[in-house]
Amino acid sequence: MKLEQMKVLLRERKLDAVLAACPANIRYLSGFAGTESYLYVSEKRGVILTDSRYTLQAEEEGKGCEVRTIRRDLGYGKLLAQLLKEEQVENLGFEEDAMLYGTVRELQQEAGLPPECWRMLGDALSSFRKIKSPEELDRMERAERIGDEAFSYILNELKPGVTELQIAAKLEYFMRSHGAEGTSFDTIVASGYHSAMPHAVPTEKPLENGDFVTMDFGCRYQGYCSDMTRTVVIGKADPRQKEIYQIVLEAQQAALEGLRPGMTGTEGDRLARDVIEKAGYGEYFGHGLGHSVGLEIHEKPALSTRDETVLLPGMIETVEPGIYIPGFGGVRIEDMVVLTETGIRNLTTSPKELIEL
Ligand SMILES: [Mn+2]
Repeated sequence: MKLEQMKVLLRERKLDAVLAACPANIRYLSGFAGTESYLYVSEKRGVILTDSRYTLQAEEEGKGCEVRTIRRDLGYGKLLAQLLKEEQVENLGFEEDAMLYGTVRELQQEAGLPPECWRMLGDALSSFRKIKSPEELDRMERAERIGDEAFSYILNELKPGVTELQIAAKLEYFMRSHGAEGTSFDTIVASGYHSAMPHAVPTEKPLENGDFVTMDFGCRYQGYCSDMTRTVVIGKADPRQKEIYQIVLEAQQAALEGLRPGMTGTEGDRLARDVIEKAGYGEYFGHGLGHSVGLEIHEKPALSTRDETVLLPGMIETVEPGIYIPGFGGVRIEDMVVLTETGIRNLTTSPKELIEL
């Protein structure tokens, strides 16, 4: 239990206790990896509130935490009421972004703590996770390596007639067979005109000669996510495909070379966006350049036109510029990097020169 970090937060915010609800924050703070649970933290202790499916796991993983289990006649509201009474809690921080409005209302009533005593935490708990420890970085590097190996394997499977869904299934089977706990998000395999949709869902469309195939995938290793994207061509690339691919690659390289701590997320985004805009494709790059990753696939800070967070060593970012042309197709190239003292270290090692299969 990371009680020291929490003590600072409790004092800064003048809170008696905090009720964490976001599974990633609960895992980060306590070690407990279950879902649908709460973590109550005061200056003195951490208490995992869970149901009987998770009691044993919480006792094993939640180092230094008490575990209290709900029963038929003792729900979360009443368990919370006990804790609030034991410690005479007058104000409680809660994660408004991780809880449903109805759940909050119910807990407020059952725990007997009126709404004005509940203080919104914003992203105070998630902020602890922005800078990764060496142990976290090891896991993320391992997760990304499984992705790299999956990409090199899948190159032999990409041929006309194989469907997008089959390619997605093969990627996922490979990653699990090589130590991944699962995917970190729904695998994207988008071929031909589908590749113009940045977050296309794989279909029964078979790969065809001349198709761009964009594969965006990742896995979890010991809780930590990986994320990478590569775009290849089935058969020979035509001149327009080559042109678009080169622009995206140059944009990505400019960002990988320029990204460094002290920059804001917006400045990071600019590095790649400038290249794509100068080439005349600015309107076809609708999303941000990247996002942070960790226990969750999308974390803050982002490399985007809207994120002014200053980047610091130890933060993870994806660098994933793209150009998507409706009716024609699209290209995205994505690496996952960690900010160092002077720039970045790339955790992704898969080749990026245009591959024609
Ligand atoms: Mn991504």
